[in-house]
Amino acid sequence: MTVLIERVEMRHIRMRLLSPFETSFGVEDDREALVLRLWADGLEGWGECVAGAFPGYSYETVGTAWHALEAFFLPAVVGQRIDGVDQVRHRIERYKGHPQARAGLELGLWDLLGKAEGRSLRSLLGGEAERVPVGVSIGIQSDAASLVRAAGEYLDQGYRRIKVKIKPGRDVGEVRAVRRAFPAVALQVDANSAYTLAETETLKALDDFDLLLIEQPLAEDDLIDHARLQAELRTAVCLDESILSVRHARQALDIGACRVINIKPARVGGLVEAVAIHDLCRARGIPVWCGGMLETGIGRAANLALASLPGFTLPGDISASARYYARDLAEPTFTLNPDSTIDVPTGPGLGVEVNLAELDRVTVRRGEFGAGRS
Ligand code: NPQ
Ligand code: MG
Repeated sequence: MTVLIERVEMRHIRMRLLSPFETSFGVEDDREALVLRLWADGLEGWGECVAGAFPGYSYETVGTAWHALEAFFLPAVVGQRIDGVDQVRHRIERYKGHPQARAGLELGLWDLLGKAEGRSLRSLLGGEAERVPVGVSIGIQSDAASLVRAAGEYLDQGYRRIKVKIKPGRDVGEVRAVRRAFPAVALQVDANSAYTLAETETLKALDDFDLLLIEQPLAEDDLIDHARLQAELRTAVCLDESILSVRHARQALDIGACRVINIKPARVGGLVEAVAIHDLCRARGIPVWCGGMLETGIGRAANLALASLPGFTLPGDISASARYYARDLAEPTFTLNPDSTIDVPTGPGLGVEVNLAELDRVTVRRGEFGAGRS
C-alpha cells in the first residue's frame, strides 16, 4: 500500500487549559502545539506535535518544531509517494534532533496509512487491550491542602492513580499530606529534573510513602547520577526526559539508572521508536507506562493505541479530555470508565474525527506546503 502526499497543512494552535498546569520548569495557562494535516489520495491524516510555548520540558518549542518541519521534514514527504513510516524515518535520519517535530509528522503518516489500509493504529502497532488503565497528573498547587483537595476531586471522578509534581521545597510535605489523606491510593511523583545528588537525603525521605516510582529526579543528560541515586533509594526511579531513544533505554537499564521507563512517542521521535523501547523493556521485565504531554484528542488517541501493547503494565498519564480542556479538537472525546480505564479507539488510523470549526477557533498561525511550493 502506498499513498501520494499531495500537500500538508500545519497549524500553530493555542488552547486554554481548564486550570493552569505548574511543574518544576514553569506554569502554563494555555497549551500551545502544532497540528498537521496531510492530504493523500482523497484521504486525510492528522498529526500533533506536542512542543510547547517555551523550552521548559525540553529544548523544543512550537517555533523550533515549525522550522524543522517546514525546512527539513515536510519536504521529505510533500509530493512524494510513501510506502510506510520507516521510509520517511530513513529519509530524515541524517538530520539531528527535533524528536517532537519528527513524531508529529510520523503520527500524521500513521493516521493516513491506517485509513488507507482500513486498519486501526492499535492493530498496526500490535496492541491488544480494548481499554487501558490511566491516572491523572496533578500540577504543583498553592499549598499542600489545595493539593489534597485536588487529588480528592480526581479520586471522586474515578481516577485510581495519582501523580504529584514536585520540586525542591515542595516535595516531602506535599507527598506526606496526600499519603495521609489517601493511605491506599496508587501514588507517584514527577520532579521534571529539578534535583541534583546534593539533595539525595530529601529524595530518600520519599521512600517512606510507598510510591510506585519517582520520575526524572535529576538532569535529562545525566544517566550516571541517576544510577548513583537509584542505588540509594528503595523506590523505583523512572526516567522520562533522559530517554530519547531505544539506545538510551538500553544504556540506562545496563547501568541501573532506573527500574521503570515512561514512554512518550513525542519525546523519542515517534511511535516506531516508542514500540522499540516497549519491546526492549518487555524482554528485560521492565515495566513501562505511557506518559502524557497534555495532548489534544489527536495525540491522546495515539497514546491510547500505544498503551494497548502488552508491556504497558502501569497506568498511563492519559486522562479524559475533560481533565485539561473545555472542548477537545477530536471527536468522540475520551471519557473515563468507572474502573479508571479509557477505551482504545478502533476506527481506521487514529479513529477520531477532527472538529474543523473548533480547530479554526484555536488556530493562531497556518501554513500550507504543497509540491513545488514547500
Ligand atoms: C511529564 N506531563 O510527564 C509531562 C510534563 C509536561 C502530564 O505531567 C506544555 C508542554 C505543557 C510540555 C506540561 C505530565 C507541559 C509539557 C507538562 C510537559 O513530565
Ligand atoms: Mg515526566
